[in-house]
Amino acid sequence: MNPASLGSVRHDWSLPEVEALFALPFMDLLFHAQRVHRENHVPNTVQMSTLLSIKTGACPEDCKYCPQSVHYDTGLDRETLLEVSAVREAAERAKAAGATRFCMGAAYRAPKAKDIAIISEMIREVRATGLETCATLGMLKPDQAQQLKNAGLDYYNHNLDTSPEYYGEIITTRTYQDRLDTLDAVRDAGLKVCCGGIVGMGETITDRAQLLRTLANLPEHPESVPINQLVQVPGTPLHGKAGVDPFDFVRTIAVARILMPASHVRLSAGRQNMSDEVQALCFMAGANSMFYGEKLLTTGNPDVVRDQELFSRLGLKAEGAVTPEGAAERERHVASTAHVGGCGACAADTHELKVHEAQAI
Ligand code: SAM
Ligand code: DTB
Ligand code: SF4
Repeated sequence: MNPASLGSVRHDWSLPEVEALFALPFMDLLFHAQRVHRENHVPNTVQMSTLLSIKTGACPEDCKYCPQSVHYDTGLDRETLLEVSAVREAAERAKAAGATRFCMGAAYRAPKAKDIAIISEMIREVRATGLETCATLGMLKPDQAQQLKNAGLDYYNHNLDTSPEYYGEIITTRTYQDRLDTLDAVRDAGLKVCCGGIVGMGETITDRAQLLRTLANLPEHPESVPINQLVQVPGTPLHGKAGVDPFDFVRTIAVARILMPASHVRLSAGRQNMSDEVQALCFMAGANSMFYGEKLLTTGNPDVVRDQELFSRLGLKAEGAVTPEGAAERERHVASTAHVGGCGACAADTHELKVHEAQAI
């Protein structure tokens, strides 16, 4: 492997190549990941997404990590679909706290037609606040993806979760191919793709390599790649699994950054169980997105104040939303001498400035 070649956008990664990245000395891996990061993104900025569970629990799927599966007794209170007004209010609070994207999650195998109609209304309301919108509702058919796109949805989250080889150990009620089909439907509808996985479910390093390789070898890289550390919930089959070595978690972030140079790599679930120092290493490894706000879907996330202090101690800023001011900034940037061929701050083929403004949170 020629380290200088790392950072090109490729869709033909072999397993030995990805395993070789995982096997690099930790400092070398972080060095290359940070270099690739700086060639493609404005350093020290982090995109902030806030989650809301819009329909909780009683899910028919058997994902062994999930507190919302009906197959496991986790003591979770079930909730039907929230009122649109409650979702709008939560979005307004998230915006006021500094988030730029609002992600609505539902414990569905797949949404029904009547759900799509109500969720479309939620999307319109959230968008009206000025936030970017994301939804994660399970499997989608092409026409459903198109309906969500028409309602103004920006991103759809649907994770591969793990490698094709390990997948059957974790979920038996839907196939890996079902997930790939949903990703195709989402992409074909013109939605941006948010797709990643979970580390710490008992998978091998080869499984982590295969997950990231599968993501990178998709026809287009997902715009957003959430890397979750398993949140162990009592009652789920994965509760009590040996925890992941924090350095191995950081390595997974670094390899994701190198394989998908222009994507936002999200430090996702599991931050409550991570020290500030491990989170800092994740940002060093190229993570530039995170979930922000005291709750994920059903489990906890660090307090906003703790995150604000961490950002202050590390000199990190929240990535700004794509606002009219941001668009004007882009025009200025493209016309300026700072923008030259291969400018690291611009998307290569669109000349879109990726980060329009940074703001304190
Ligand atoms: N029900 C929909 C689905 O699974 O497609 C959407 C919501 S589901 C909760 C979204 C993702 O959250 C899962 O694919 C998984 O990657 C992640 N997730 C769920 N429970 C988790 C846990 N305990 N720890 C880490 N990640 C988790
Ligand atoms: C993703 O990759 N992680 C988020 C979001 N996408 C939907 C969900 C994490 C859920 C953690 C367990 C819970 O809070 O229920
Ligand atoms: Fe259901 Fe999604 Fe949880 Fe799987 S991850 S059990 S599909 S809510």
